[in-house]
Amino acid sequence: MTENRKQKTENHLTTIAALGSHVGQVVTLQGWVYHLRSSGKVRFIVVRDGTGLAQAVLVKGRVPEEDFENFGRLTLESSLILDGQVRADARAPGGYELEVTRLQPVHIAQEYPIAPKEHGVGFLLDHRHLWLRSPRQQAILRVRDEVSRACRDYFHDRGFVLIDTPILTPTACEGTTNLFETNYLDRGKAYLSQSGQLYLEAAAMALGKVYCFGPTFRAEKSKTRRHLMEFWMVEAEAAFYALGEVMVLAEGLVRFIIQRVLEHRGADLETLERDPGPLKTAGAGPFPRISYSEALQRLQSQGLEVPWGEDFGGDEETVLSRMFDRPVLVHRYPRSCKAFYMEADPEDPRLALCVDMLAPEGYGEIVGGSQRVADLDVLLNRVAEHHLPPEPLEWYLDLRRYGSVPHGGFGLGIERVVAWLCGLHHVREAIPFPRLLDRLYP
Ligand code: NSS
Repeated sequence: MTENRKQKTENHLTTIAALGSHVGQVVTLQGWVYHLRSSGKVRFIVVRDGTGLAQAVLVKGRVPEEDFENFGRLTLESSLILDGQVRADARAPGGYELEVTRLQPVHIAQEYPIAPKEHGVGFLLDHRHLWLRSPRQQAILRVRDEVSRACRDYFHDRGFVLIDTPILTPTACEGTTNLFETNYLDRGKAYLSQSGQLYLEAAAMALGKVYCFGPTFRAEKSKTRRHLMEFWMVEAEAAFYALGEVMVLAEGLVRFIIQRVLEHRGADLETLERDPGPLKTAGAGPFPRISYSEALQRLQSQGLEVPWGEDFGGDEETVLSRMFDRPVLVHRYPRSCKAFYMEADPEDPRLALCVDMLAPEGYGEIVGGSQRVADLDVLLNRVAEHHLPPEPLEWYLDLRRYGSVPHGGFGLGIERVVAWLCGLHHVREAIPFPRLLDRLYP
């Protein structure tokens, strides 16, 4: 290894993505073998380094004999350090080629379990730690990184303060059916957070506009292509916001994310064979808005009968989201199917001042939000109606005792957005290590 380090310092250490600015120069690349091929006295290595793929060419006589011999030891995914001169070559993957002057294997890989042939998804998920190395999975992870950064920039630029809400909590936020329980030493039970919202409401009363971004946990007992047991959610909360302002903020965020991904991750969308056309349309906005009752009528016209008062399931969301070429905001669901904290619509108190955003192309719900109950007595009644223990919620009730104001916010599920933007069939590929009903490994 010390030998390698000495070598590396002699030439300019660079990455495959940056090869274009080093044409004609001798540089060093560090990476892994993606593909090997021989033809006469020439050896080809397609190398990957996390920033791209590049072809390296070894010609007998132009590299030390020992290095040429070492080519024969290489296997798929072996790690190596290459020195060579950069050449522009329109036919080469990435547009540049490395004419190798030195090849130093770092580690010769054992037989790699993921072959270029088709594997079943179960096998790939069992090897998720290696599957991440494939160009497709790398592209998804880069899109995810862009989405996360776009969320932070969007809120930061608009004066929202990042608040880190707790993971271990004494109460439920989104119903008690899917809580992950754990023991909190001798204080009894604690639950893994389903949402940072309640804590965010407290912070909004301190700072005005706040957001949180972190993992959330829901023991989802059904297997669907939209549900994870652990997913990442970005949530916003603002004092003095009514439902209308919540909808504007959520639409702005989604359009901002789309534009950033189109602007910076075009090459990754191409790797994923994701047509950017529908994303351009969606990103242009404005997003249509329909009420729950209008959504019911639209579903009925497609032969889907949902009794008034029931929430939409995956099938209904798929059908609704296919009716529009951009995300649709469905607002004012019946209170009976929504969370305890939602403010009633003064025009029709059977309804909640809430909104779900459904992504197009059949992807379904990506955002859920609402205006929150501001009045203490109303909230006390809700807590009782939903059979929630009031003691652990005393602090939350306090927010309605000391300078209560109308307020609201929303949560956006990162994996659902990434799945839609990348055109994935299932959210399991949108997170590095998915936690599913039947999977906790690796
Ligand atoms: O349950 S939500 O609709 N709403 C909340 O949790 C609110 N407390 C957010 C808020 O107002 N601060 O979840 C929000 C989003 C939802 O639209 C999905 O995009 C995502 O979180 N979500 C999920 N993604 C993946 N897997 C699962 N299980 C999941 N559940 C929700």
